[in-house]
Amino acid sequence: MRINELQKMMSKRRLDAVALCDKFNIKALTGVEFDAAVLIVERAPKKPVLYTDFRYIPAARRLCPFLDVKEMSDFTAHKAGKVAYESKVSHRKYLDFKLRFYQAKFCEADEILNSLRAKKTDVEIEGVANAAKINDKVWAYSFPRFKPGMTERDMARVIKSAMIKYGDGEAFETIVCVGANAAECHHMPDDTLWNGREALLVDMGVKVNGFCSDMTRTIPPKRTSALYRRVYELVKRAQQAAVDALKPGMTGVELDAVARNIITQGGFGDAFGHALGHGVGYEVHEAPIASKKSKCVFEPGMIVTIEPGIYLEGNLGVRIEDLVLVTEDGNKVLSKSPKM
Ligand SMILES: [Mn+2]
Repeated sequence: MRINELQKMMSKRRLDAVALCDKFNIKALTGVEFDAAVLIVERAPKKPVLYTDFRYIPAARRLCPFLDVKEMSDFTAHKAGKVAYESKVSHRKYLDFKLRFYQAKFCEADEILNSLRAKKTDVEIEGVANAAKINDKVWAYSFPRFKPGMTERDMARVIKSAMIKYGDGEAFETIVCVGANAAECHHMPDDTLWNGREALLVDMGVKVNGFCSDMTRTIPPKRTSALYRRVYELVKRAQQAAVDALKPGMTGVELDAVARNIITQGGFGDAFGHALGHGVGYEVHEAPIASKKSKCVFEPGMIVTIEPGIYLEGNLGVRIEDLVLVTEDGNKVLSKSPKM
């Protein structure tokens, strides 16, 4: 269980307590999503304590017998000496923690939680793989329904409704770009019309049973210029090379470099301005990261996107993204939608 792993890490770092508010961090440790809760984990053999609203107490006790469940108002003075908390807690929560952990030295819990969450459990792997599968289904349903005369918003709406039909809706705002709009890598769908011949870039992820997915497909224009062809083939080759290379022991920097070197050698290094990939799980962006600076080392059970792109302002944008699971002897691509 992750709580035991966390407690081991805490002893190594001489941490007395970890105080968590983020619902996904709490879910990763307990398996349950609580909207208003604080989880205090102390070193073994102490039982972690979940403080929550009285409305959630019966459910929390039933679902998490390994926790001591208490009402939020019982969260009072605590004499832990070194306490880690999430960097994104509100100022108010921080003041609250300072008051309760009255003699504590505080530090950041992010790195520990990120590394625990990066390596997925079997249930989580199955959950993300299923979300990726449903995402393929949504794309297969939606793309043939794109018709000339539709706007980016219309096409995004087709995808969104398919996500509700087959899953639990969007994991993030669906991105649909017509033509040169794809040069903005996070373009929000607007009223730009598609004439049926222009290029399309679609970045989409459905949420299913609490798990996210993420995939990007670029559809070249009906009549491609030599430049477009060159860029598309380069991105496709860089993406495939990174997929072929990913295996345990590799670092985030190394994986990023596999794709980045190909794009740089092709003459478009400056046009690939973002990281190669990110983890996906309860959230659509989480650890591990594959980038120019990422120190992460890939391990079996990690899930990461591989999504190189080339963006030429006012002209074109190409990105191809798959969701990939690191396995004992390499990796398994979870996104199965065809590429052009
Ligand atoms: Mn992504």
